[in-house]
Parts: sequence; structure tokens; C-alpha cells
Amino acid sequence: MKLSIVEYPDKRLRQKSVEVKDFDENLHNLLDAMYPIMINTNGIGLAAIQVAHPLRALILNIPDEDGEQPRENLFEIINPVVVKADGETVYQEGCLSVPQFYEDIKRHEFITINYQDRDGNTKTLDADGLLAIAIQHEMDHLEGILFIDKLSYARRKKFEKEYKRLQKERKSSK
Ligand code: QAP
Ligand code: CO
Repeated sequence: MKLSIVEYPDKRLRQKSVEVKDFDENLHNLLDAMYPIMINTNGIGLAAIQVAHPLRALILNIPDEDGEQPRENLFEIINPVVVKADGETVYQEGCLSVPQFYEDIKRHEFITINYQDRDGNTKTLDADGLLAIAIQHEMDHLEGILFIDKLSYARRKKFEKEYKRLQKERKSSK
């Protein structure tokens, strides 16, 4: 399966992703193809919609203390639902679909989700730290929400200007 990252301002990022019903080979092929594209683009999280598949599926591979990102730490999260959220934390976020832009975003510090794995088994996950932040960021993608939507009006303006300039630079260097 050949995948590529959909980048802002592509409208496809605004679709609402649909529930996964079939935990079949198609889903497994998609998840298997998402992993290398995330790693090769230096990502720690990727939602299916970011590779043009509007399904409620996402993967996360958070680096450990040594900055390593072993595959055994990979989470494959299907049909997640938040069951508990607490506290507040701010982190400078980025997104593979909004390259080269980073901004402080406020999220819950602790989060508990129910989800399904690639075989449809139901699981619960208690998360804090970067994992909790990443889950919230990726779950926003399932609703068509990007982290830049959470910026103040002034910061969003600054982003739009800076992003246009960056896109021009990237095009001219290709
Ligand atoms: C979402 O983001 C996230 O601009 C995952 O040039 C963000 O993997 C979770 C990336 C913050 C938790 C905290 C972004 C790579 C990767 C870029 C990513 C870029 C290259 C973003
Ligand atoms: Co993102």
C-alpha cells in the first residue's frame, strides 16, 4: 500500500473519520503501511486520515528517555473513546500534516481511553505525559480538528502568514 501524508490546507483533513467495523486484512495493511511512513518522517503519532483514509484508527510510538522509539512501544488504537480526563498541561506540538510549525497547546494532563486493537479486542489505556498529549492530538484528527485550530486569533494569523512563506520556500527547493 503506497501512502503519502496529506498536508494542510488540504480539505480532506477536515473530514470526520468513521468507525472501524471490519478488523480485517485491509485494516492490517493500512496500519502496517502507516508505521514506516510515520517513522521515516520523524513522527511519533499518525491518524489514518493523515494518509487519506478517514477511519477511526491511529498509531503512536512515543520515544523513551533515551530518545529511542522501539517498535514494541507502538500503540495501534482503533475506535478510541475518552472515558476520563483530568488536569491541564501545555506542550509545544507539531503535526506531520502541518510541517515545520510548532506551537504551545493546552491539553488534559491525564486521560483514560477505551479502544480496540487491530483484532477488535477492547482495551483500556491510562495515559499521562507525552502519550496523553499525543492521544488527544490524534483523536482530534478523527473529528477533522487540527492543533492550529486551538490557537488564539492572533496566533492563527501569525501561523497562516508563516506557513504560506514556508510552503513557498519548500516548493522552490523541490
Ligand atoms: C502529534 O506529531 C503530537 O512539523 C504527532 O517537520 C505532537 O509526530 C503528539 C513532525 C506533539 C504529541 C505532541 C512535525 C515531523 C512530527 C513536523 C508528530 C515536522 C516533522 C509530528
Ligand atoms: Co497531527
